[in-house]
Amino acid sequence: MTVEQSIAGIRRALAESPRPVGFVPTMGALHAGHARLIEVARDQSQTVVVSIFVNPLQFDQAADYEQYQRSLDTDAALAENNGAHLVFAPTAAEIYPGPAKTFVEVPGLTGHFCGASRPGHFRGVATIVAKLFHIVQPDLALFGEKDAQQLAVIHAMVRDLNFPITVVPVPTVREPDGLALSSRNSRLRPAERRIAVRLYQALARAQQLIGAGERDARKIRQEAGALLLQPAIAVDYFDLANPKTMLPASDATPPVLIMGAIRIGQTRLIDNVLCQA
Ligand code: PAJ
Repeated sequence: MTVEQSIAGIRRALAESPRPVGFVPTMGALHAGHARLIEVARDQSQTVVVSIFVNPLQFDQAADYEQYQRSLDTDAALAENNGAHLVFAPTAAEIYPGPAKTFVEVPGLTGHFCGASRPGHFRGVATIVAKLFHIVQPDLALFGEKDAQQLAVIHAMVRDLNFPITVVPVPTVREPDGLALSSRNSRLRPAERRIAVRLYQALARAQQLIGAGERDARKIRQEAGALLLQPAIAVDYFDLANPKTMLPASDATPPVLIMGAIRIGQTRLIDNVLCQA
């Protein structure tokens, strides 16, 4: 496996690599969730490219950007062990040589949920993913369902901007107790980690209520959301959404997405489950 830091270097390496090319964009701090994306990419392509880039443009808090774990050597080893052929790990100066004047926005899907609570976040995500798509020119790109709104944004961007790329969603990888794997979990203290599972429990409770026939989103929010009423938890949102439009849903008729974002101490966690029709 080769690690390339320059755009010219990754383009050269890709020119000699067999297609289809599968691409897994990440910000590093790789865990078993990322590993699953790489495995799925390996199953569906001849060349697997993993990018590792902590994208300053998508952080709404400077401290969060600075604290984000950077661990290129262990990340490269994990990528290689799971079947990656190329790692693209550019510096911020390589990607943003000067102040950017061009941005990609998907306003139709980002008015609520993380789009509302993290202004500019999805503009940063869409812009970096579009740039990486131009650099890597993959045939497939893999994204986790854990970031449901991000996945919807990428689907829309690929369609609207005519990228010749198939977006492949990958189911959320969880800890045995249900907590979704996240690079941010390592920041939780033991007591915080114990309480963090409540987010998944609340989503699972909502899913159960919908499975039992409840259709009133307000009642579901109230009953399932009660699991988040803990002094250590600050709820950012806990709501039902239409998975296509990413608008809040008042009627829980499937398909409906249950989405939650909470803060425990300094750590922000998100998760979701889909109730299928
Ligand atoms: P990052 O948080 O590193 O996640 C990279 C990819 O891994 C995303 O597609 C994310 O949904 C997926 N992922 C994370 N945790 C997962 C889990 N527990 N199960 C399955 N997939 C999981 O998302 C980003 O980086 C960035 O916004 C990026 C798209 C790279 C743009 O900078």
